[in-house]
Amino acid sequence: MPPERTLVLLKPDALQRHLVGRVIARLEGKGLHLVAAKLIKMSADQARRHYWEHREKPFFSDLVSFITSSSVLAMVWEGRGAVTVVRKLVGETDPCQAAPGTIRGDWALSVLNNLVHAADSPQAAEREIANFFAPEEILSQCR
Ligand code: IDP
Ligand code: MG
Repeated sequence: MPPERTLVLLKPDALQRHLVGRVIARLEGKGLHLVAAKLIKMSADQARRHYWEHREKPFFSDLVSFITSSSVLAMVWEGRGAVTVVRKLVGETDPCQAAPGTIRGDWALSVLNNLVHAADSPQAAEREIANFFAPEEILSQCR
């Protein structure tokens, strides 16, 4: 597995429920490196761009409303196999299906309000990172 970067968003429910520290501790504990972080209020355009692959899904407008409703912590994490590793730590999309020990498996129940976004491929990560960060805002430890 090569070193990779991935985009992680802590969604509004993670901030409202004061789970930020515990989620970050799991990623740090695994050995991943935090290389960029920004507390943002996402614009509707940015949200639609981020979730564009879901534009025809019935939940798209709820998803955009939710992710723009209050603060989101956008982060870039780096490490060996980071994309796959973070997806495993996050768990299945539906928290009812997410294994105990995963972030969603331990702390979420709602499919929409499932605490975390994590990019699902290196290509998606690159595209998603560019929606939130300028290259000079990423303080890479690998390159
Ligand atoms: P992922 O976040 O695990 O990659 P995706 O299928 O990419 O899951 O869906 C993006 C986000 O859309 C989910 O994290 C969740 O917040 C929301 N979502 C997905 N499926 C549903 C649904 O059936 N109802 C409501 N919200 C959903
Ligand atoms: Mg997804």
